[in-house]
Amino acid sequence: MRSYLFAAFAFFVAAGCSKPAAVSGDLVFIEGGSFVMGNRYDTADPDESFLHKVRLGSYYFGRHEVTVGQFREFAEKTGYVTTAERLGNASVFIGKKVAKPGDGSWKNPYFRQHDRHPVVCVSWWDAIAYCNWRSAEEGLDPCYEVGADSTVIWNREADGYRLATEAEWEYAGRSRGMDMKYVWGDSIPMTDGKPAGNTRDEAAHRQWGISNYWEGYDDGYAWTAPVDTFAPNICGIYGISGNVYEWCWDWYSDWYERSPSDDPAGPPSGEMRACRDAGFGCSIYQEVVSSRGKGFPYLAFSWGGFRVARSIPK
Ligand SMILES: [Ca+2]
Repeated sequence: MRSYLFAAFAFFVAAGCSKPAAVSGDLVFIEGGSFVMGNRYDTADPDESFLHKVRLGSYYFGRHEVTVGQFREFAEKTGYVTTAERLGNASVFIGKKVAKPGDGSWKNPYFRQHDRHPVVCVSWWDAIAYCNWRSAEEGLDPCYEVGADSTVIWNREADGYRLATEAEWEYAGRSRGMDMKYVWGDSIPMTDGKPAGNTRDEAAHRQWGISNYWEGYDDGYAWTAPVDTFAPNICGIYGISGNVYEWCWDWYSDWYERSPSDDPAGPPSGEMRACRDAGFGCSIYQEVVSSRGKGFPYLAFSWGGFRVARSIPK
């Protein structure tokens, strides 16, 4: 069944990822279509192994992860205080170990960043707040309504900024649904002879002495890299594998067998939110484009950030 599904879509050509549109410069138009979501390889985790056909409408997707500079503008204009700044719960690397020192935050991730690096140590809640703020800044309809009981309702008719669904993320990562293992292809992270991502590479190996890294590939960054450092994918999207995890909208669940096929947005409830991509130090198998991450929405990590998307009103 797996082979059949992928064979059926092997003819899918990822052409025309973008077209002229009146939209800000850091969004890419992703033309909708159908694809097979999931992981057909023997190494697949159980939560990604069920192959299923998904159909998506067109949408806009962030050209790169939200940067420190973009998040700083939000925080400075609004006085917003992140979850980690309030709770002191950000996970960071101290030496070679992960710790929660209490003062880790997007301002203090325990490694050096400048404004073009992806913002990190931000929770799912911080990402939602940023999206609604940016919608208001640009005169767009906010997508999220946050209730007094901390429920969040996504108004799917709104044209403002939001997080991508897992399906949108994977479709864009696959350059409109192509059958590929990694966003750059099926082996080492190179695109047309250029490094294609800030991955667990020789630099990470030098920093931590870790195994399961891309031997012979040196992207030069053990921590985060500026968001547009490496070769984009076919759709022109930067850093969609490597650098940092990216929060998605969906509640996390092992539910692919029950997922609807049209514009799926995750189960109606849950405890953890899904995230995609893989951080700068994550294992190679987590860099597979179908690999799924998850976290409680109040958690923050120095290897986790987010990327925005927007719906296109019909
Ligand atoms: Ca790296």
